[in-house]
Amino acid sequence: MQETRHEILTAIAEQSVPGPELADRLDISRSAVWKHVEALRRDGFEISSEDDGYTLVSVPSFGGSAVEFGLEAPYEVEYHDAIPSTNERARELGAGGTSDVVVLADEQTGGKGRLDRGWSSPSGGVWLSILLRPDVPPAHAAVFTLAAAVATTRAAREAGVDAHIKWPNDVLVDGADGQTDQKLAGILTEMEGEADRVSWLVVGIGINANIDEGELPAAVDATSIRAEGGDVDRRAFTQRLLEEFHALRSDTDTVLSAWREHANTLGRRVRVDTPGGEVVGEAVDVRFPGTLVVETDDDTVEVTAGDCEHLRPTDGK
Ligand code: BT5
Repeated sequence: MQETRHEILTAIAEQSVPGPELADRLDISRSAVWKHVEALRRDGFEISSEDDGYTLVSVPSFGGSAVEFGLEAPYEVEYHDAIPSTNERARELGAGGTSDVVVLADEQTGGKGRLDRGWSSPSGGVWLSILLRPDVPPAHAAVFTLAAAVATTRAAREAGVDAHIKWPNDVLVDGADGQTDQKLAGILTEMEGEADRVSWLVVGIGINANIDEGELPAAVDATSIRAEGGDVDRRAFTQRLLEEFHALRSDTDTVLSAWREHANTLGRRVRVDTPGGEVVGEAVDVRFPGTLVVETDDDTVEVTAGDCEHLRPTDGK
């Protein structure tokens, strides 16, 4: 959000401030104040103007300015009611040279999962992509995926949903039978880089927030925040998610221990489908930048990418 608008909102959120006083404080004309107030009203902010000045009455429940206002992380938010894919849009912005932008949508019409899979994204979810230009080699990109999984899990838990992470990037909730996990959120990280340095990185996060279970794909075990206990304030949820993510990405040394705390893959028997074949064994650790260490019957294998399935003790080999 434009800085002047942010300052106006902050001032009139605390108390009523007359237009001329705002003009003086911000060193702009009275008509400029009025234009900013009108623009904010168009964005959905309810602002009253009485004899004692302007007062902020309410903030829109969702949207770009709504998320930016009060956000304690340095991201601009570009909002769309509907868009094919926030990741695609963030990639475009990345190619154009932008950074620290979040593309946020209420609905995606062409949401993407990993490996060209689709991602259902009906209205009511939190579908967003964070565009970054971290000064790291491409090989370290996985740590940002892990950071996103931790941030999502923390925000979900604050919203009252007992979520956990399955390596590397699924955020799940235990099903009613205590056996099958249900997917609450997924993460898709994409990047472009040279040999030694990431050029841009897009961390896409999709959370089934205020969505009826019936609107989620029937063929998969999926759940939503609504189904787990009730709707969440998507503005506050998105702000918490972005703040948690920003804290972790600013200090990536903290990511692995936070991930271990929130994941339930370690100590489990797993089957991981990797590009090099299937790995079955006990997941014993995760190493920087996000490698899963699996003890198979005869070896210790480090897996950097793949689809992971938690096995019951009786399953598998
Ligand atoms: C993922 O892929 O889990 C990554 C999903 C990333 C989505 C976000 S939304 C914002 C940003 N913009 C995008 O276009 N994408 C990102 P993967 O692990 O491959 O899981 C995909 C599989 O999950 C699908 O093949 C379905 O089986 C299942 N699935 C699809 N939609 C789902 C949903 N809404 N909830 C739970 N499972 C779903």
